[in-house]
Amino acid sequence: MKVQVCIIGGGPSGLMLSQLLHLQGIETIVLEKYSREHVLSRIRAGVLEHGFAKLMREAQCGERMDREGEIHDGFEIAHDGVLDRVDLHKYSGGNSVLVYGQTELTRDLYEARDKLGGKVVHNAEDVTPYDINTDKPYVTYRSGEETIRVDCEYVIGADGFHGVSRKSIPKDVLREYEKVYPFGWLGVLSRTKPVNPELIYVKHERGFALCSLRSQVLSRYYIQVPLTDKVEDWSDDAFWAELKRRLPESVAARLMTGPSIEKSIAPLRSFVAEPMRYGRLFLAGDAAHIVPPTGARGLNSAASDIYYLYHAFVAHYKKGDDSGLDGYSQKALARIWKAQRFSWWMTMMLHRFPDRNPYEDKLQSTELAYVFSSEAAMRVLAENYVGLPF
Ligand code: RFL
Ligand code: PHB
Repeated sequence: MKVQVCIIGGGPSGLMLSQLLHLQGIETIVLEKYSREHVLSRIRAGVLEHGFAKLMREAQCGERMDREGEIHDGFEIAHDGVLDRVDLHKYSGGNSVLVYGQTELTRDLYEARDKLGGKVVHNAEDVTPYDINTDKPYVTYRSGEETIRVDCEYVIGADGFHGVSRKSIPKDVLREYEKVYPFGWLGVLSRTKPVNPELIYVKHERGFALCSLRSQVLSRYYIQVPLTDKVEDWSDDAFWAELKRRLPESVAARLMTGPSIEKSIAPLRSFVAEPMRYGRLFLAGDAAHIVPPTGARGLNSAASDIYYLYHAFVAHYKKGDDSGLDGYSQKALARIWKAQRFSWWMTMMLHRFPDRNPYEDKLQSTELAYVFSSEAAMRVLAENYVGLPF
């Protein structure tokens, strides 16, 4: 089999790029390790920035997102028993974010790929890229007993943090930067009315919490937990009781609880791999970088990678202009590091760090107090949360 661009990974990054390139007449195949049902069972991002939503529309996938997604002009930060609002609209020059779940967005992308007859292979086992540093790369995968070879001009590694693509870049070329945080987020999805119309990020001495939502009947809540905790340690009742303890009283009093329909623990990590290109392999999304979810940047950082790659491939195939491909890694990394800085800063400001001393705790509280006392600081928060320009 031969295609122009072989994309490893059928998450949002891979599907979005294949859809955009297909619309420009560039032939792609997506090789996804798991079944569609499995990919759609993962509960992840909830907040999309304007740039991501724009890309969804350009990919002709924005209709349901625009109908069902909720525009949020701000969010709350709870601390010391009070709620303080971050007015995104006011402090970011009229911008907002869209609350629309990654599961729904991925479903929309799959449906769009189906509609155009895009090639998406599920349950592709042992996907392996070869000869990526030559002008004739190829990728093999196994389907049952059969090994299939895909010859291509370019390979995209959009296979997430645990994928195979990044590992195929030689160790003496790849530089990895990493910070692992000493806690995780325990997340619960429940079919209940959200406790608040806007998100609430909670800084509390017992640990961070987040009240988020997917719709007016579907809520998503998180609490900070030690890395040693297992999902089985947390009954629904224990989760709700702990969440209530961390919320201001007025909010806890109106929290609607119910059975969890999904419950999982995600460890928090910051990670960047450089460069994002090696020969004819280009990394995109979580395959190249991870942020802790505190600033809602992960999927939104993937969006700028896809935007740059999309335009670079169009310039390459339509005009013979390779400047976009050549400059991809540097351009993408410049924005990624800013998202890394913001996610790290939000995480450090809002979580409880077990090994901090009282002096450091005071500095942390002062950081938050400063944000709410300075218009300049508020603008910094707002412009980063709604997303820096691509
Ligand atoms: P994905 O979604 O991990 O998709 C990669 C795909 O590649 C497949 N794969 C392979 N395929 C073939 N061969 C292999 N060897 C393969 N290995 C893996 C996988 O099965 C998968 O289908 O990466 P992608 O597409 O780059 O998308 C990135 C986003 O998923 C991620 O950044 C966000 O979910 C992060 N994130 C958030 N981002 C936001 O922008 N806003 C948010 O509000 C937000 N909230 C979150 C989040 C992530 C979270 N978790 C669980 C990590 C909340 C949480 C709790
Ligand atoms: C979510 O709804 O899952 C969510 C929202 C905001 C974040 C992280 C996760 O910062």
